[in-house]
Formats: sequence, C-alpha cells, structure tokens
Amino acid sequence: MELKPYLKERCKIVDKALNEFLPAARTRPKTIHEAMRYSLFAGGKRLRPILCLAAAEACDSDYKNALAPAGAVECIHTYSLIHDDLPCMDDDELRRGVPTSHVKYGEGIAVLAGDALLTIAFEILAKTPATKRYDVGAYISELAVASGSRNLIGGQVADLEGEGSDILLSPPQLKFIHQSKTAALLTASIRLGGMTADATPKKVEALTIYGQSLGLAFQVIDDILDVTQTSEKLGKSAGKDEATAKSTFPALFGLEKSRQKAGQLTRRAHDALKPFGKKADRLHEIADYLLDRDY
Ligand code: GRG
Repeated sequence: MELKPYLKERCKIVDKALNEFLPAARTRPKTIHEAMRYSLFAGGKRLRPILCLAAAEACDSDYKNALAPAGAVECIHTYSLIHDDLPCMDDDELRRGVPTSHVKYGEGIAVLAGDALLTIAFEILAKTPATKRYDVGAYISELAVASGSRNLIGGQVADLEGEGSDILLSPPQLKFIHQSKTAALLTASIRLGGMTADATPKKVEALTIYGQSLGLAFQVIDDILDVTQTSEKLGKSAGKDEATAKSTFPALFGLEKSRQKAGQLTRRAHDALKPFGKKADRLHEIADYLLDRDY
C-alpha cells in the first residue's frame, strides 16, 4: 500500500481505539467529556500513535498490541497542545483548524480538559499487555518521564523563559528545548511500540536514535513551515515565531541551513533502522514523508 492511504487507514484505526478508550461525550459531567473529545478529534495527524504501531511491527509484533500506548501518547500530545494554546502560554485561537479549547469552552474547562487527557493517558496505558521484558510499570515510567519536568514540561519551561529575552537563544539551548518539548514524546511513542513487541534493549536503543533524530527533524521542519506556510494550510497560527521574535532554527541559521539540518537528521534516523531490515520500511517512509511535508 502507498504511504498516503496507509496513513489514512492508520488514522482511522487510532481514532476508533481512542473513541473506545474515552468516556462517551454524554458521560457526567458532560462538558468535560465533550471538551476532551473536541480537541482530541479535531483532526490531528496522529503521527505519534502511527509511529508507535509501526515500531511494534518493525519489531515483529501485531500492531494491535500497541493500541493502548498509541492512544495514550495521543492523549498526552493533545493535552500539551490545549495547555500550550492557553492565554497564559502561547495564547492561540486556532488549533487543528478549529477554535482552541479555551476559545470554545473557556479557560477553566480548557485547563481541566488538558488535565483529564493527561490523567486518562495513564489509565489507557495501563491496559497494555505486559511482555517477558516489560511490565506495565515499565510502560508507565516511559511515558511519565517523557511527559514530565525533565522532558515535555521542562522544554516548555525553557521555551517560556527564552521568550522574554531580546537576544536569541544559543544553538545548544534551542536543541535542548526541541529535544525536550518535541523529540522526547515522539521517541517514547516509538520506544513504547517496540516494548509491546518485547524488543531487545539493543533494538529499543536503535529505535531511540531513530526517534530522537526524527523528533528533532520534525521540529526543524515545523519551524520552517511556520515561516513558509499559511495559517489555513497549517490549521494553526502561522508566522507567529517571527512576529514574537522567537528563537527557532530558521531564526538562528536561516531557512536553507535549517533545511540541510533537517535532511541530516533524517539520514541519521534512516541509519538507525539498519537492524530491522525490511520490517522498518514504514518507519523509513514516514521519516521521508515528514521531511517533505507542507503542513
Ligand atoms: C503545555 C506541558 C505543555 C507543553 C507544551 C506541545 C507543546 C509543549 C507545545 C505546542 C507547540 C509546539 C510547537 C510543540 C512542538 C511539538 C509540535 C510540533 C506539535 C505539533 O504536533 P503535530 O504537528 O500536531 O503532530 P497534530 O495537530 O497534527 O497532532
């Protein structure tokens, strides 16, 4: 199957699983369950869950064993977007092509919808079948570390602190933010997929290098798209980085060098997949697709 129909089919599989994992919209109190579903089903690319399922397959397992971690990482990702869009953070009104959670439901419910998605992620993750090497504790710890103060939240803190300043961040500071804010959750999604397949530590390490390189490349491309695309195309406010004089790869290195950097990182991601042979074909294709994406 070509990559595009494959991605579409995988989106459907992930959406069906998420729909079953989440309380129905009519569950009391209705507002919070509606708000959780509003942001979750607003039309994300489902990149993290798709990578999770593909990593399980690259390690010789059935993707169905990875549906719970796939759902969990998407809940964490959506929570982080809701909170990132709040007036006290990035203050955005458009996400996934629709008004942000706080615009639709008010700030209080938006904070709580994010909290509820963060919490339910671990309820969902706990449903993952254990393997010989990995128990539920290992899965929980993997996602908690990636989402916590040393990674996702830590990256957001460094980002917030960097914003106030007139001078651009240094390249290592920017790399720290991108690794923590973007690459860590992407890497955990991929590692979790491998863990559900009982992958050897060596294979999990190879997936880690793939995830970290892909995650960084993904953020470099995201920064480039913010400069080169419209809000309509991206489904979120474009041009904001430049308007707020934010430190990004294009701001520090220019567009051309940023593109080269994304290419180098993608090559590194491909190299890391050597131990998996043909089984990693989808992971290779996804890496190329992300490098060439225009939204
Ligand atoms: C509030 C704890 C907390 C963290 C916020 C995720 C995040 C950290 C900020 C959002 C803004 C941003 C640039 C994040 C970097 C990761 C990124 C590029 C997110 C967008 O991911 P996509 O493109 O989004 O996969 P969809 O909507 O397709 O799922």
